[in-house]
Amino acid sequence: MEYFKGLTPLEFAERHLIPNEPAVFRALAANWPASVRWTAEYFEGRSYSDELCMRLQDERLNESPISLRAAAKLLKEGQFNDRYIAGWQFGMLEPRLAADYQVPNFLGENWGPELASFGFADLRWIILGVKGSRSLPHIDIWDTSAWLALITGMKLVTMERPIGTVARQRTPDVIEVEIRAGDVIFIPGTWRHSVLNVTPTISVTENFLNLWNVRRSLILKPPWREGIGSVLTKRGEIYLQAWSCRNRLAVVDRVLLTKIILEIFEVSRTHSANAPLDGGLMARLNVAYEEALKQRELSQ
Ligand SMILES: O=C(O)CCC(=O)C(=O)O
Ligand SMILES: [Fe+2]
Repeated sequence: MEYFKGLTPLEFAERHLIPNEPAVFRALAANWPASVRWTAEYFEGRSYSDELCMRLQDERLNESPISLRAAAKLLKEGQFNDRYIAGWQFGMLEPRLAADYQVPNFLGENWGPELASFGFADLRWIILGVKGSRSLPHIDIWDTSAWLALITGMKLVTMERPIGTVARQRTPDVIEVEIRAGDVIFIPGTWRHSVLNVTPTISVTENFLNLWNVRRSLILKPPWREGIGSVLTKRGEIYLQAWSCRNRLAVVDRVLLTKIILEIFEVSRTHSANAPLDGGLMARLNVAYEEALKQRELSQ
């Protein structure tokens, strides 16, 4: 697994998103305002209706809501319990909290907010993890990928390569990694993972979808499917326009654009059985696709 920062979106896509390989970025979040601001006390004063708060699971695996205030209190008291704890979807209640962190640039686009108008859920969570609590093994929603930043404490994360897929890097099939305050971990879509809060923790996590990982999620049901159709149409138009003047681009940008055109064509084609894109757009994409294939051969 790689441990470094300073990636470009294309490098991240090539090393992690496209091959669907995990990553840990040490200390990437260390300077976020959240790492100073977010303490148990900071969240303790917030009270919202229970349904929108965290959920705690009992021995019989029944989940019950726990208010943010109560969770913060448990955290502050350093209490131990080994139950499962689910995150707090803060996006609707207190979206301003997002200003306390910076989504790493290299993750690339997140189509989530654009899909929101089609009813796609806000997939951002803050998790207050009482010492000993855990997230049981699971695969994330709609096979999306996620990043998770640990703001305080220490977690043990276990990730399992999806059955039937082969390592494209020298990453083991089962990864156990300790993450500490400031670390950001990338959990690729369809990797089963579980998380243990070794100490009391505060973390923030977002699931995301973009050109490079959306193929895995094209099983989405309406209306999100139509949402993806609309995002792809918009992206298709933008990239086709750039493609039409590619000769004016630097070589490195032309390589990137070639990759994007190839991918956007493949995604559109995979997607077309569900929600056909505009025929004219598909025809133009097809032409660009053929050209991009040739361009790629030339550059190899
Ligand atoms: O408990 C955690 O830190 C992991 C959370 C997680 O995997 C999720 O929210 O999907
Ligand atoms: Fe997860």
